[in-house]
Amino acid sequence: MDAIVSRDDFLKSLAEKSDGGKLRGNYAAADPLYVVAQDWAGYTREQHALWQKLYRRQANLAAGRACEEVIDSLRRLDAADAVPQFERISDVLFKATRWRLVAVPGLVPDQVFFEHLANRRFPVTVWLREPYEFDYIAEPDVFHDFFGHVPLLFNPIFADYLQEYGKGGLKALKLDGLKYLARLYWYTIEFGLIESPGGLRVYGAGILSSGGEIDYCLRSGKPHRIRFDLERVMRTLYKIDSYQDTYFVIDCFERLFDSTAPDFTQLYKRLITLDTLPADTLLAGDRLVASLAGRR
Ligand code: HBI
Ligand code: FE
Repeated sequence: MDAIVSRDDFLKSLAEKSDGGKLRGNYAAADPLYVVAQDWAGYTREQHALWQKLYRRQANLAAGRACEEVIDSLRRLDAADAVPQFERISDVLFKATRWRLVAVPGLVPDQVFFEHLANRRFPVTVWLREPYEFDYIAEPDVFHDFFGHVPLLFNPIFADYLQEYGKGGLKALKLDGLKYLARLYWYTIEFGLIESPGGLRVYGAGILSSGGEIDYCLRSGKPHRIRFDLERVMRTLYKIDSYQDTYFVIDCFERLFDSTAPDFTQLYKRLITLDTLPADTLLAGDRLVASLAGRR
């Protein structure tokens, strides 16, 4: 797909991918950067109750599994009782790391997504899943985006990494490096693990907002846990609709920020000469990290 898509083409491809072929969000009201009003008054009592149930279940699972930075931020965000008001959160967040939230109807084109990240704006979906989607949802909803992504925006190093990632994405569009950047996003921002003094912990949003994967990724004997290596990540395919076969582990957030330093043009040139790796690959050079199995 061409790196810069028109709105019509993007919405058509999104509707095709969504089950039932219909768009979950209201894109008609979106501005050129796909930003909409959150319309917080529009959430029903039932939706706030569903939010509370999702939040309580996930906050209980996050204890002892999410990294301390996430736990601390969730405490500060105090968003357990109702769908949060993005404006109010943005005021607190801006004071901490100069990031703001922008309300979007759902997934937005890569170039728009990168444009927001490059300007320290995190797109948060406004719609909330239905009760039947409590345990699994194919597209990001407000719970995934908020509970999964917003807490780490309060961490200065991660906040800078995400902005650099956005700038890298805008460059990747021109260098045909999109698929490599998408893998980096997937294996860090969505499904990343981090070592902490207390042992292996979760920082990836896709795991933080998942009822089952948040324990599986730490304790199951099935997946590989490989020490983060930028080129290795960028070569590795990922799974969209099942638990991951591989998780990449960093030792600190600075590692992520440092990984955005090299000139990606040379890296992409090298990557083109290397085989793409299936998600469950194990290479001789991979440095493995032990699971939390058996540890209390
Ligand atoms: N749009 N709203 C939204 N949220 C995302 O996480 C997102 C997106 N568009 C593209 C995208 N993620 C991925 O393709 C990233 O790899 C860029
Ligand atoms: Fe996400």
